[in-house]
Amino acid sequence: MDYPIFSDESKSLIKKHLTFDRFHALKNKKTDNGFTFAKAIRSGIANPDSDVGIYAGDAQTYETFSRVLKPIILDYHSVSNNVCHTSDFSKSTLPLMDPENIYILSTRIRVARNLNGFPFTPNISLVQRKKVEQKITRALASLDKDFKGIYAPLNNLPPKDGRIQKGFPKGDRFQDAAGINADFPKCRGIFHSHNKKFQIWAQEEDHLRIISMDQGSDMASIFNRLAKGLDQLENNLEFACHKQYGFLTSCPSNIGTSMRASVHIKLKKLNRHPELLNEIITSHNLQARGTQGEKTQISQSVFDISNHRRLGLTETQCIQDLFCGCRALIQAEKEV
Ligand code: CIR
Repeated sequence: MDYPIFSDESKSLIKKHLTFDRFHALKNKKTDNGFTFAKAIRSGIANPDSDVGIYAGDAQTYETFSRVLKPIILDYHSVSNNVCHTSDFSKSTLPLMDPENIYILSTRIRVARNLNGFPFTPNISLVQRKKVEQKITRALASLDKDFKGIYAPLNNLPPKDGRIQKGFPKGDRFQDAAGINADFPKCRGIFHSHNKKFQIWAQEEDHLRIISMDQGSDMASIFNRLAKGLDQLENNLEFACHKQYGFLTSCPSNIGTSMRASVHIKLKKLNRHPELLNEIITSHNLQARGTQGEKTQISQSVFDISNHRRLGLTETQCIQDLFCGCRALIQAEKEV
């Protein structure tokens, strides 16, 4: 592999941090699962508008390619060299943010997890995917009480069942170039608890995306449900975790708590004051996107607002960021 030429307009972190020396130190390395450097950066090369541009094919990727992954991680997450992960899922008592449901339509908290000992989705064979799916479905079968539910494999759905397919489409062009869409939709599926408030997406970008959600703004109960569900899953599944980087994920943007706590919030007035909106979002360590997912447009003044920081702080602090930021947004929306 030759030193990659990134287009002039590319602002990706892989372009920024892949010096000539680092490239030559890494270009012939691969992990024990055969994940090469060329595979790790193929999405960033194919997509010049990547923000990050590198994916991990397994837990070992974070060590084998650390010469470039470490500076990327420190830069993306704005953390120092000695960052260390600590989990805290203590019971939340955050008050109800928007009791009359005027601004916050819904709240969703997700974490990502990958199983110890298996390649991650950019580097997994169909046989390994089947084993991962079996392990996941066995763990789901042992969930109790409020968490009991139904696992729907994507490839067994009738082809026109848009309802579930819509919730879990084939990965975007970034994921596609990374190899994540291989064998789609085989061995993927969605689990819903009977009340639909606890969901698991199996083998989308990570082995598991574990989601707790509800209408309205009750962040505390949504967080506490997620913590309980995770506890039960951990009785049967062992997740890849790194002392410094926390929970390891396919995309280095998700490591640490791997938590994305988000609300759909209607901000009719602030939508007309983008500078003020952006100032509040940035100063509260939040991120805004469209409600249709990453890199989508805002429609009808409804924003998807989420925590920006997820490494170097605990899960409790992640929802605290969201809570304080939403409070400031609602206050500004009232005053503007
Ligand atoms: C990229 O590099 O842009 C994609 N692989 C997605 C990275 C995660 N998202 C983000 O930083 N906004």
